Amino acid sequence: MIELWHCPDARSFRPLWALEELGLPYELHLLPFPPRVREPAYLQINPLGTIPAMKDGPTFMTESAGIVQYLVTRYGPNDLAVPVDDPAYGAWVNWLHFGEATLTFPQTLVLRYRQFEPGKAEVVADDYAKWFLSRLRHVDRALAQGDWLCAGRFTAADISVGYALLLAHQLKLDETFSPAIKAYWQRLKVRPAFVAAKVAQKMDLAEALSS
Ligand SMILES: N[C@@H](CCC(=O)N[C@@H](CS)C(=O)NCC(=O)O)C(=O)O
Repeated sequence: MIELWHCPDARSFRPLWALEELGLPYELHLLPFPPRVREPAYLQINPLGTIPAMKDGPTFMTESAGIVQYLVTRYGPNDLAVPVDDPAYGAWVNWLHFGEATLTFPQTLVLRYRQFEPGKAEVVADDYAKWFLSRLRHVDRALAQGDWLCAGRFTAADISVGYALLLAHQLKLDETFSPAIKAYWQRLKVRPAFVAAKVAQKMDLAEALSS
């Protein structure tokens, strides 16, 4: 059974959403945020202390976009993965990484200096909010070609970038989304697997509180 360590709406939402899209059975371990402080025993599972962590038999992984890539290729073939001989393969891998390395990285600084440590480095938060919005224009350009980022269909790349939109919503960075990004975010969040992932994290939380 695949095990996923998760905090609600943290980057571990990417693999959780992918598991739901794939219909794979999994065991969800829900942790308070930040786990390194509030659940020190978690360091025995993942010495980095970061979320997500995923175990699948002998496989252990800690990178959210990498776990999504692993799941859709390991448990393929399926439409979420783009095969290596497909002309869209390079674009697919690029979007998978873009979601985390280019979009979520600046968001993390906004999260830290606006929500967790306000008053310490507001200017950094403001600068990286702008950085995020300017990088997001690359998504806008892609959406001028179709409803999804690549391969003419919803893929794991949309999960990686879609999570950055979820985080943008939480950070109130969505107020200046272009009409195309707004419509894309609407398409993403009504997907049954996205909704199921939201429900799964709530149910797990309810169970944890009642036990
Ligand atoms: N590049 C990693 C980053 C993992 C990461 O930094 N996760 C955050 C949560 S979204 C975290 O665990 N922060 C708490 C901490 O570092 O203590 C990924 O994509 O999974």
